[in-house]
Amino acid sequence: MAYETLIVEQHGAVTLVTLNRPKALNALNAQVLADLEAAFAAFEADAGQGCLVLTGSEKAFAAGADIKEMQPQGFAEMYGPDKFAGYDRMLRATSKPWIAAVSGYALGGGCELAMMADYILAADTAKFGQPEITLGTAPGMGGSQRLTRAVGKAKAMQMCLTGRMMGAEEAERAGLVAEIVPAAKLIETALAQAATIAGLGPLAVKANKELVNAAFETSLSEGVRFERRMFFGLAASQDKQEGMAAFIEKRKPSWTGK
Ligand code: DAK
Repeated sequence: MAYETLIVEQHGAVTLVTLNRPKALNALNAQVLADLEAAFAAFEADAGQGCLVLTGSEKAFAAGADIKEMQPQGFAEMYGPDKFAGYDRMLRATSKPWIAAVSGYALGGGCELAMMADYILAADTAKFGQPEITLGTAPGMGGSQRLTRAVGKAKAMQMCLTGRMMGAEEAERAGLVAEIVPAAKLIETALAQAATIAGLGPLAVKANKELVNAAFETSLSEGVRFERRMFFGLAASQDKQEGMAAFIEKRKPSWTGK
C-alpha cells in the first residue's frame, strides 16, 4: 500500500516506516496520523511481521505537530473530532513491539511519538524537547506524563517550562533512550535489533512487552503478581517447552507461536 506521508518497507519480518514530509521536518498533521494508523494496523495484522521500526530523516524524526495546521484550530475544531486521539487508538491496537529510531529533532508531538515506542534508539545527533510552552500551549500527546516517567520530575519540569532541548547523551544518561549509535548506523542498528526481536517466540515477545508496560500502570505488588501469573501462563505454551528443550539439547529453538 502507498502512503502520502510515509515510506513503508518490509525487511524480512521487520517493517520499516519512515516519516516522509521533509519540507515540514516531518511535522505531524492529520494525514500523517491517518497514514500511521493504517501502517501500524497493517503491521499488526500481518503474522509475518514481528517488529516495526519508526524513523524520520537525518535532520528530523519529527519537529512536532504541524503548527500551520493547528494555528487556526480552536476548541471546537480540536475537541469535536478529538484531534490526535488516533495515537491512543494506534497504541492500544499494537501488541507487537516497535522501536523509534530518532535522528535529529524530536520535538513536541515528535518527542511524544518517539516516547510512545517500546524503546527509543537515538542517533548521536538526536535532540528531544517539549517546546510547546514557547507557542503558548503545553504538551497534548502524553509528553508531560511520559517524559516525567522517563527522566524524572526535575528534568521534565525544566524542559516543559523552558522548552529547552536535550541532546542524545543527556537523554541516554537520563533514561529516555535505550542506546546511542552513530547517525550513519542508526537504521542498520535499529533493523538488526528489530530482527532479533522478530526472530523470538511471538507469545513471549508479546508477554514481555505487556509486562514492562504494566509497570507504568500498576503498584509494585500488583505488577509482580501479574508477572508471576504471566510466567505461569507462558509455561503452558509450546514455545516455552521448545525453548527450554532446545537449550538442553544445545540446538536453536524453532518457534511456532503456540
Ligand atoms: N509544524 C509545521 N511546520 C514546521 C514545524 C512544525 N512543527 N517545524 C518545522 N516546520 C517547517 C518550517 O516552518 C519550515 O517551513 P518553511 O518555512 O520552509 O515553509 C521548515 O519546516 C523548515 O524549518 P526551519 O526553517 O524552521 O528549520 P531550522 O533548521 O531553522 O529549525 C527547528 C529547525 C526544528 C528548530 C524549527 O523548525 C522549529 O523550532 N520547529 C518547531 C518546533 C516546535 O515548536 N515543535 C512543537 C510543535 S507543537 C495535540 C497533542 C499534541 C500536540 C498538539 C495537539 N492534541 C491532543 C490535540 C503537539 C503540539 C506540538 O508538537
